[in-house]
Amino acid sequence: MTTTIIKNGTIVTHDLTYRADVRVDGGKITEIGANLSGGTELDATGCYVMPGGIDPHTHLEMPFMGTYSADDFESGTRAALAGGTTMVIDFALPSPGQGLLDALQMWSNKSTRAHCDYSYHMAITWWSQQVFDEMKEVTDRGITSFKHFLAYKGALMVNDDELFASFRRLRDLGGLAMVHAENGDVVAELSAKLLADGNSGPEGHAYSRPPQVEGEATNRAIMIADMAGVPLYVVHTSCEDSHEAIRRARQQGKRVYGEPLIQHLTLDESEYFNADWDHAARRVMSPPFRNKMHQDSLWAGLSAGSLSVVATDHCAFTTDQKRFGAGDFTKIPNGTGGLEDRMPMLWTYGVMTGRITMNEFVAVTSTNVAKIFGMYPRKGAISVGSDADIVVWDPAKSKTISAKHQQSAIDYNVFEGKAVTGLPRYTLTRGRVAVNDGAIIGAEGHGEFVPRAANGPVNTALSAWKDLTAPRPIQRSGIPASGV
Ligand code: DUC
Ligand code: ZN
Ligand code: ZN
Ligand code: ZN
Repeated sequence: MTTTIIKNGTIVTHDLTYRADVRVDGGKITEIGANLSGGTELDATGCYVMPGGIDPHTHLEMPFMGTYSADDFESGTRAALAGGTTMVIDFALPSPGQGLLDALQMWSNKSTRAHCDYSYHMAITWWSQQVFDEMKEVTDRGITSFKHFLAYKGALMVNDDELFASFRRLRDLGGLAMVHAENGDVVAELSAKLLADGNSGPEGHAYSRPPQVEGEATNRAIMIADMAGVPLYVVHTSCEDSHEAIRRARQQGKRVYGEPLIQHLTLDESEYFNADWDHAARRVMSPPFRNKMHQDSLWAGLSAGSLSVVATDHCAFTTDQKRFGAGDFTKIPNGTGGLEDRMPMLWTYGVMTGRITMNEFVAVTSTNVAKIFGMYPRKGAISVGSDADIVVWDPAKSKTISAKHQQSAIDYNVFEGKAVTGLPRYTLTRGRVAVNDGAIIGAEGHGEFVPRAANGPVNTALSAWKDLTAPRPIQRSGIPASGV
């Protein structure tokens, strides 16, 4: 069994900052204390020793819009480790009509080359007795979160009756409901109108998905989740309209979580309007980038605690793939990368600017994710018994982000030219050093599937929730005789 000692660093967790060394044996943290010795030593002088990042929102090698996202589990998890992220949660995405277990097998086949640990969310893209039945087996296998698309009409979108049925099933299984919240009917109408009016460029994508479509769908999903009595996680919260709905729900005691992406926090809508076609198309994702007012709202939500997680929705397409949409923005594959850049960008634009503290940084990149998705303290913690997924973070190390030096398989980077300060000196995946002073040491196949717990009894005491589907008999007299 290999022993590693991380020496002379400052441990930063979601709630504590203190000086101590960390001993790692066989992939687990076995001791935390002063002056540890007896193993391979990693020097953390001047560094913060933090739980490795967990990105709960990636799409690796995903079939989508007539192609496949370009980063697979090999290049995607290599990029993750390079940026200090030690676990990803991807989405198993059944095509409508396909069984959940069948889709899960497909995704399990894709992930065998992963460099770091991983899990999946299951997507509910259609509804049937088979889907209802298989949700139990999926949950029993440790996949306890289920995503629903309220957008992508005619493809992945589910209607409200399907959403309500699935949410009720999740309540009974102790699952977590997730939504991509954009009103797909309105998006389809706006897109058709824009195209008919001759607006076929990538900026049409942004015009077709205004903040209101996200605000409406977020409110709707929150109300439906509340009627079903299930906790809700809203992916890629990009605007005040959606954030406001989440904030209000939380203030009412509803268990609702919001997830801004690092892209929405740091890039704005001018990327679509003041740019050549390729530049704009490379940034086409759903939801699109917003204006500064929405960005300020997201940052405020992170510091106030109304937004819980920073993710990437990493779904990278090459320039050639983006060009499928030349002449029709609705055919540009939706998605951007970010796995390698999430942690350095958030450190630079969040911690160094004083918008969030170091401890909040750990919370939103790692610990909150582990807690919300049922794997704390195995993940998301620097504590004895936890997996040794650790990043030794050097706050003095800087670089300028460039596609030339990235791990991702695509030919550009949406953060190209951004100067970041704060990078991994070492990244450890279950005790194995995968980044050593900036050099990436591949660990292909090292990643393991991490099963996750279902919710315990969820405290609904503060919520307005009552079981609206339960029979509520009343005593009534004087019922008139029916029809003559
Ligand atoms: N949004 C994207 O931009 N890409 C993948 C799926 C999604 O919802
Ligand atoms: Zn989405
Ligand atoms: Zn450009
Ligand atoms: Zn996504």
